[in-house]
Amino acid sequence: MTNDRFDDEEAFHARDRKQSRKERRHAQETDRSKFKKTDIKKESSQLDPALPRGRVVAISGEGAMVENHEGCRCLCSLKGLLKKEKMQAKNLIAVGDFVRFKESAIAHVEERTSYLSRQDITGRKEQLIAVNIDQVLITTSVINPPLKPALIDRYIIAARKGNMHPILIINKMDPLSEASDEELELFQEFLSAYEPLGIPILSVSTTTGLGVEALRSLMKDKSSVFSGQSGVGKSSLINAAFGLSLKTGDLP
Ligand SMILES: Nc1nc2c(ncn2[C@@H]2O[C@H](COP(=O)(O)OP(=O)(O)O)[C@@H](O)[C@H]2O)c(=O)[nH]1
Ligand SMILES: [Mg+2]
Repeated sequence: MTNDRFDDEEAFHARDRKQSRKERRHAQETDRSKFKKTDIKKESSQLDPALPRGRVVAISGEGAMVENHEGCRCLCSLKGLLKKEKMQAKNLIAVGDFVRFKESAIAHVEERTSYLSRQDITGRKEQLIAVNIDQVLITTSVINPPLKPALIDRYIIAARKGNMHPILIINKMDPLSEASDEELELFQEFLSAYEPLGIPILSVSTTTGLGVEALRSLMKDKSSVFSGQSGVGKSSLINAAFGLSLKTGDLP
């Protein structure tokens, strides 16, 4: 008997909560106060499916470089509405965005499936680094520069928060024989802590070619971002895997 009444009350409150959630959602959807009336008109005109579609591959002061499915590139500016919104967001368009464009102007930005961001220097706004990315290749070395597990944790958290798969790439495996006992111990501890997490770990070396083929196949048909501190060999890995000649830096 007591249980029945309790169940009834539970059901009653659940209905109540459901109703107020519905009302709140409706109010949010119909709240157009953040748009000017003219913007609403412009906004709906942006959804023209006949407009050419492309992906933002680079951003500079001149605008966004958009590439279509045939590989043709076009430098696009932000249209009026987008410029207005830019005042509120730190960066409205990011590398990886799928957009529609018209007369060299971006008219519409598609909803994003994932994002990688960091706080801007003021610490108040989020700054998008890249969007619609499948995986973050968190690159590290064991010595020179030394392994920094706390930094790796931050990259893993950023990847998971932004809906991307983290993958650990351990580069510079070739000079491991020169590692001190302390460095080797930290590396072993690191492996035994991270292996059970289910995050793929790939050992590579651009010097010997170890794991480069595996890296290439891991990146096939995927959008990837390399992250990792300066000097771990991100540019060298891209060069080794894709035959490019990005500038690589000497360590200080
Ligand atoms: N020993 C060794 N050195 C490497 C390896 N990969 C890169 N380096 C060197 O590490 C330095 C930094 O590489 P770079 O690609 O510029 O690192 P980034 O700052 O992460 O892009 C350069 O001097 C590279 O030649 C490697 O597998 N083994
Ligand atoms: Mg580099």
